[in-house]
Amino acid sequence: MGIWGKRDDMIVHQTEPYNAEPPPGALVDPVTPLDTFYGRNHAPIPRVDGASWRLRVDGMVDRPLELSLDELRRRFPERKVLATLQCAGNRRADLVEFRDIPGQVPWGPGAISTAWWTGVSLADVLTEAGLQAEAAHIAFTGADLSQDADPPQPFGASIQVAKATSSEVLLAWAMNDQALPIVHGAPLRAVVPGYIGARSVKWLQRITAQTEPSDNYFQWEYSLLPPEADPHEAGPGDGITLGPVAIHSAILRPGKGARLPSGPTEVTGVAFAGDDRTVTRVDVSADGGTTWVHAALNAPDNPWTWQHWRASLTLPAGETELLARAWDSAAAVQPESSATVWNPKGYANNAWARVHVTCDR
Ligand code: MTE
Ligand code: MO
Repeated sequence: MGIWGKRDDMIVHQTEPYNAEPPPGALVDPVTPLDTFYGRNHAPIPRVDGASWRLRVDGMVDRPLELSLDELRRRFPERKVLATLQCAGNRRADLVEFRDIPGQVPWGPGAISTAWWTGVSLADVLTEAGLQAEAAHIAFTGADLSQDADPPQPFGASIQVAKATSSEVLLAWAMNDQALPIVHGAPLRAVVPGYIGARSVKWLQRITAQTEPSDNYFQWEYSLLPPEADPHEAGPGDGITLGPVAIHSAILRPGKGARLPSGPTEVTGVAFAGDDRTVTRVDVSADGGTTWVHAALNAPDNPWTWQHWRASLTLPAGETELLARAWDSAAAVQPESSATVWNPKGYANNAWARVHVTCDR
């Protein structure tokens, strides 16, 4: 077993802080096993003592709360949601091929995973606290101290009240029916389905209702800058703050660089629509996009979960690039090339999936 209970073949980009993704072929299961789920951290993993830990709910609420894990369990109905988390930096490596992005984790296509999350609905907790009508944003603060921010600060994020009061947003203490692992945020984390992973704050300590978005470094750091911007000069208010994930797909099998016989070949993959949209079609091509085959697509479990797909393609002998592009329920389609979505911090690369294979005759 690898560190943090992960499988041996995890692709570990960094050990401190721990940043690791599974090999793409490991994502074929509808629910990702705990040892396979990607890990994304901006700071050393904090050890939070569950017994003395309290969740504070404050800001624009009539009744500020301080809750132990026991109180959370007793006072609110338990909820369970299957949801996909995807890091905004997923597939940054494909962007780097066009232009370098220094100092950022070179994620492949594996910074995406799906789990059953169990906890309470954030909406229920906000109702109990008496959320005031003027509150527009709900901010989360974690317990880990990141040196990325100057001065160092805990990881934080915020989401708008409309999302925060939707039933799918959880405060979760279990993952795949097991106690939430430390590396995934124990004792409690936020789970914001359909949004970039960075909004699902781990080691959650504080929830604040406020009029403005969080001023935490990571709230504005996760933004899309125009290509010509200097990321070191950018600050709050620059760029497009990332929230809902955009339509995305990945080819899981065959793997990158695979050698296989020519002829009929099964190609499998996964697509994720993001926000509360669903995937409506996946097209696969082996001739550079001149002709496309429609993949058989699994029905979504709910709008916040990825959908697996499969297609049969006849591959010629020699070198072939397999392409996949997904469409969502708003008729949005993935852009053709990573070059067109390149941005200085390397976020939100949702270009067509491409896998190069070699076929023997
Ligand atoms: N929460 C805290 N407290 N610290 C972090 O570094 N990373 C965020 C988010 N929540 C992070 C955090 C990012 S960028 C992602 S993609 C997800 O957690 C990853 O969740 P996972 O490590 O459980 O896969
Ligand atoms: Mo992330």
